[in-house]
Amino acid sequence: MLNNLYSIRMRGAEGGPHEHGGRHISGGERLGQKEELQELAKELLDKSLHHSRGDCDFIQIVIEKLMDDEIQRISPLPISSEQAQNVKEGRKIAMSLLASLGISDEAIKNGIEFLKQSTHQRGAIIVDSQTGQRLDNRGLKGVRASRMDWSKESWEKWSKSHAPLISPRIREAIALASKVTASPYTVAELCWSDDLEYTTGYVASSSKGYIRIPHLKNNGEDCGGRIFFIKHNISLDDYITYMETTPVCISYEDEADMKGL
Ligand code: PML
Repeated sequence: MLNNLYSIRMRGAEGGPHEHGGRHISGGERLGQKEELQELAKELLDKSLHHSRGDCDFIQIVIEKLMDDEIQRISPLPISSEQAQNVKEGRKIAMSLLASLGISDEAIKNGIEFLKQSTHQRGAIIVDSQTGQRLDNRGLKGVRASRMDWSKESWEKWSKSHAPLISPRIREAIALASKVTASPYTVAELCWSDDLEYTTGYVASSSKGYIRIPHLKNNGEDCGGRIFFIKHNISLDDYITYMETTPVCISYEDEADMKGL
């Protein structure tokens, strides 16, 4: 019999809770079985307490039991890397990848501008891939892709063949990008971290996979976040509901019968 999975997620802010004006510092998403929850809570707590963006004085960890039939199982996006020597080159690569996916120049320009100005953004900004308009009406809250993680077996399998890339950051980023691009309404995701010292970002799409790009910002800058470029004229409410609530487990197809997925 399959064991139920739980969603465990963390958000941390400095200066009080986010909704009372606190500055977003850290967030994290995992799925796990009951007996793993203490360890996962500790990992997420450690993440929030040791962050280069600041010292959290508000940390919330939420745990929810998931029903097995509500969990979507999807494969991880394939990963590849581009080379760039500086921010100009890195952004040029990102822009040309986004253009090759059919995103308009206006939307690309706006997406990059949003990320350059975004220092307190919590969730993603949703941008119409044709008009370039910001569509979510969420301000700094944005839209948080939530309730996703790798199955234990899939992460172990992936780790064996991607040794230099194994890190909690990349683990979370691929899980998130795989969920985001699994929506038929996502054209692409553009992301770079708002952590001061982390300058590699990515462009993700269902057709080209997860493409890492170095130097999407300068070292020491605290701007960053995520842009979800979406198709024109779709139901935004349904899109946001999928991102925020549908549980997604990243797993290889041949694991469908494995215990614990
Ligand atoms: C983040 O940590 O906030 C986003 C990570 C983006 C890039 C991860 C990678 O190195 O592939």
